Amino acid sequence: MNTTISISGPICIISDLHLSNDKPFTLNVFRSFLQLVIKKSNSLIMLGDIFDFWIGDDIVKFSYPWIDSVINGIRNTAKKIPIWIGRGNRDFLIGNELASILNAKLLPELAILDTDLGYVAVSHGDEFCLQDRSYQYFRSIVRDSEWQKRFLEQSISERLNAAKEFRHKSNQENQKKSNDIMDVSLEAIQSFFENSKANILIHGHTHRPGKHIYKINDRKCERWVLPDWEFDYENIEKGGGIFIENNSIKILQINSRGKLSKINESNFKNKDLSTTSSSCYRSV
Ligand code: LP5
Ligand code: MN
Repeated sequence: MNTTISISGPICIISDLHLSNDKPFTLNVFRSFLQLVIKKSNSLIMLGDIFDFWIGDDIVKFSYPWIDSVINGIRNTAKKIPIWIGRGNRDFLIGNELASILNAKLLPELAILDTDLGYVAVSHGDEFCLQDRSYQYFRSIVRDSEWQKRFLEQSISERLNAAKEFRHKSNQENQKKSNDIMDVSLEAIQSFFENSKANILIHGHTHRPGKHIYKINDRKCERWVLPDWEFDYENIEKGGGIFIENNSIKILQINSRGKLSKINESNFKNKDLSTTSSSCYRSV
């Protein structure tokens, strides 16, 4: 049984910001974005990979200026609207200590939101990538509590080195994997909907924003994929998320000035966020 969280009013959902000291522009956009969210939304949900990597909550004690600025931004936002944070494959070591500093609530791997729109399931999404066997193997090791306990006993510099090494390894491995392998498994999605009271699933991780429609046992089900954020590479501007507002889902786009535009699905023309139907299931 998945945790159900009741939330009313406009909800903003984002994921995969990959914030780090190496991404000053993305950090700036995120700070401006938080100001806007306070004005436009009743709650904020971040579905993991907020950080490019997270080596343990004790990093906070070392007062890295960029981490402090992210923490202050989120804390200040949490004074105005409730915030939930999930863990991704880059920041699965986020724990209660950071959540408490942020004044945010930690989400389980998969949660059901009871919203104005009905039940909406949210998760980071990596758990659905079952075809990526080497990733799932890696995941099973690093999500083990004994492994995490031993890892957290290492010094900060040992952990930083390990994280950098694995980020490098991941980039190398990803170049060898096909796009299909790194996407969600449709069997996993079908099985999820068959066993869930939610007809809508929102997740991140794959960095392939879009909307997929399935017909599963005569139910119309929707899977919305959130975009990742990037404002530091030349000629790339991507970010934003989803708003659940007035009984509908709106695409939320954000530009490099942190300015936000909400787009109804019907007049939604951005090719990166194209509306697609899954080819494996009959679209409705
Ligand atoms: O992150 P991204 O987008 O590049 O790719 C992900 C998957 N990669 C990862 C790894 C993270 O990027 C790095 C995590 C840093 C966390 C820092 C804190 C802890 C440090 C722990 C260091 C041990 O999640 C990638 C997926 C892709 O998404 C798409 O889904 O394919 O998966 C991989 O790259 C994993 C490799 O395929 C397998 C790596 C070898 C596994 C060997 C197992 C031994 C594990 C021993 C652990 C010490
Ligand atoms: Mn991810």
